Amino acid sequence: MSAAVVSIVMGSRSDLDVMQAARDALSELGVAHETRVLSAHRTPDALFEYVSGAPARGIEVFIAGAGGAAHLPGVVAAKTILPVLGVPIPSGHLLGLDALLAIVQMPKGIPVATFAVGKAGAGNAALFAVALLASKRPELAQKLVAWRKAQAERLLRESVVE
Ligand code: RP5
Repeated sequence: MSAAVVSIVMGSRSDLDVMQAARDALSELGVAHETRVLSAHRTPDALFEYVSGAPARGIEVFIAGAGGAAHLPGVVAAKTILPVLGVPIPSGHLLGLDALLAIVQMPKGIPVATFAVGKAGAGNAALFAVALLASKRPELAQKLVAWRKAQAERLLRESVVE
């Protein structure tokens, strides 16, 4: 897989520390991805242009991370029928609760799948993207099964606490 099939979008460079968990998980599973910093409110025209052009380049899933009012995932979803996986970024006084509610409470008609706040959510969004892609790619499904098996074995190896 060489051309990107997953797009990771985030509203600010300051989101990268969290969103790196999604990049790492996709890299580990060998899923080609691309990453952009584009804001729904600071660079709306560039965001629209990017999202509109993504399917023609081969993108099949978006992972969108944002903090605060966090309208980025919903705005991405408004411009594409591809699945959008939203990751609330912890920031400021509300520590991500604001972003979680903004993303999960999308009004009906334009869905965004919402994941946990922070790095766990970013990593799980990537694993979910892989699961979506794996439904039509048997070799990727095998990789995902092997990844889960390795995770379970690692945990079992560490299950005895001295
Ligand atoms: C959101 O505002 C971004 O997604 C980020 O989480 C938050 C703060 O952005 P910066 O002020 O750090 O650029 O748009």
